Amino acid sequence: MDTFRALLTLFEQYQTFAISTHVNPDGDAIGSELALFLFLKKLGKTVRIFNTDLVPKKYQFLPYRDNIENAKASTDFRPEILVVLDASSRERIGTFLSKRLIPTHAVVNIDHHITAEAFGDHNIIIPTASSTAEIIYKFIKSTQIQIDEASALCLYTGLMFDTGCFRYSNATPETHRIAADLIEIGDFEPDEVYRYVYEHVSLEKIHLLGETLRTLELTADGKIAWVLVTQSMLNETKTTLDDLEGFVNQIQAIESVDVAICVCELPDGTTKISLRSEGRVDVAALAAEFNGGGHERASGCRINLPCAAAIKKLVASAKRHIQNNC
Ligand SMILES: [Mn+2]
Repeated sequence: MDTFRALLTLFEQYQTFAISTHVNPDGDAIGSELALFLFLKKLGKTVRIFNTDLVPKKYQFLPYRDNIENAKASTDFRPEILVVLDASSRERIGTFLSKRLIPTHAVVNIDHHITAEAFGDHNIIIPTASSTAEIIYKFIKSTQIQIDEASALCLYTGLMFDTGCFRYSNATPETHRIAADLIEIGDFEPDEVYRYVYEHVSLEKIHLLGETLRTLELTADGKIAWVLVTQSMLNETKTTLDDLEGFVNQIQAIESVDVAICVCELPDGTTKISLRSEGRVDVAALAAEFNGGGHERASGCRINLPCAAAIKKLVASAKRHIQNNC
């Protein structure tokens, strides 16, 4: 692929690199960073990784994670190239890094989000890829450099996380083939990676899930379901917005449900919405009505209204979408 050849040429031309990713980094963000780090090291480059947020506990099994430095450590470092991974905008890497980590030559933006902005000097945005890890995999494969065991584990973790363990519709046959290749290269057990990624849940999160499920409501036909998380619920259970990861999927699992909604009250009194669909309703289109975005089956938006009013509007729109599509 020409894009990859151009990227390799760019990488070969320069010597010092910084890599970063979005705040609250997930398995795809961290796995992609580490695999690209190892790749650039093999090219003999000076590479440093700077993240706004620490590597979450559950990703402490990833090799080379100690190379990820905090944002402030970048103060005296002027890379020639900054590679931003898995972040749909430059600001997503955090306020400090987006203002202070300025490369002398170019910003390279590699992402798979449909809503990704082309903020880089070079943009490799592939919305059909399951994950940024999948893009990094294909890039490395297009070069002479072999994917090593450590990189295979990092990339597999990225693939696993962004596909919800190969359950979401973004897990294409190609994604499965890549996963198989990585398992063969790597020296890891997929079930062990699964346990690290999905079975390291804090007790606080389980408490929040319990409280959240008590708020469950459905429309009379059972096709739309929603739960509500308030700031006081987060405070009482000592949890944060990050702990909501996966909640909306629990609601989507109810057999009658076409559209699942997780409604969260933000500190400023406005509302954050996560949407999931069984496939009959395009929730990216639904989110777009509220200036949000995402994929057909998984999307989100923010609504400048208190939760109760936001739910009312959203459920009304969802009903319209179901009438039109089902
Ligand atoms: Mn991703």
